[in-house]
Amino acid sequence: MAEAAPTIPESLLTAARAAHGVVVLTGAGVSAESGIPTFRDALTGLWAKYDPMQLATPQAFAADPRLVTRWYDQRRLAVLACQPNAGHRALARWQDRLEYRGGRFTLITQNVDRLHQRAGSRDVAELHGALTRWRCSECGQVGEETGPAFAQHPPRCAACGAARRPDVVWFGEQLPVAAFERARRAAESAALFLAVGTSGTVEPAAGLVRVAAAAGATTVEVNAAATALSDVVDHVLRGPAAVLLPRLVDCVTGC
Ligand code: BJW
Ligand code: ZN
Repeated sequence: MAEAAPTIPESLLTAARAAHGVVVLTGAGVSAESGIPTFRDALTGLWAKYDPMQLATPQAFAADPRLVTRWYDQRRLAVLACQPNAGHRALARWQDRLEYRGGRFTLITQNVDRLHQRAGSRDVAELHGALTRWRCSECGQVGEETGPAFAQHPPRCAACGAARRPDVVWFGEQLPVAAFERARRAAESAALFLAVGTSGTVEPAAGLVRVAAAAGATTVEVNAAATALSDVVDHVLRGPAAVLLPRLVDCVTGC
């Protein structure tokens, strides 16, 4: 028999309805029901099949750029074929409603799939880049790539001829400074902070939950399973984001 989704505690709803500043940090789990694999889920996660050190580091790209760009090109095409789900749409709706009432809603994502933007979320702070943005490894020229598979690997820069790479953040690389600063400031001033569909294992993104908690925010985890953040937050909503987020947003915004 299907497990009943948890009820949302009244104390959480009261805090959420009163919150002027709402911050949501999302991870791969929010896109799971759009058909995009997570990274660390035991059987279905990308890192169960592929070694991140051979694909998601600057050293891997230097050693075998062809292998790395082919893998990222396949993932780029896969996310372009996927659609936002009810969880993405609920977050976009929450932003609309809160901003209409004069509140502040900040969506921070570790995801590289752009599904939040396609669902209608605005000003998303992308901490780990985007699969559809590629940049030259030498001159830094950046371009959006929403077309078919690249004709050659690695793709070449039209300006200088050097290899292009996905504009994502690999292990050991700095996060985009402006996006992370905005995320940190939002976490410091949040009344309500939600971590949705993230294992909370990758820094510095995961640390934002602690920043918000230390600054006095009500903190919430929405996740299908227990994580490194479960003991840090005030409330845990256990289940699929595409079910729990619409229910939470409906209860909070009263529609
Ligand atoms: C569902 C669900 C459903 C499933 N509904 N939920 C401090 C301590 C230790 C290490 C470090 C540290 N500071 C920095 C580091 C090093 C490193 C790091 O964090 N390592 C740890 C892993 C040990 N960090 C970095 O290197 C970062 N850079 C940095 O810190 O720069 C400064 C610096 C430079 C040099 C030296 C030192 C410091 C960069 C991190 C870049 C991460 N990049 C990736 C790949 C992006 C490109 C690509 O897509 O290929 O980003 S790794 C991967 O993990 C991806 C994700 O954004 C990120 C987070 O994963 P996420 O989203 O949490 O996914 P999962 O799979 O882990 O979890 C999914 C969750 O969903 C699970 O909990 C499920 O239960 C749940 N779920 N279905 C709801 N339907
Ligand atoms: Zn170039």
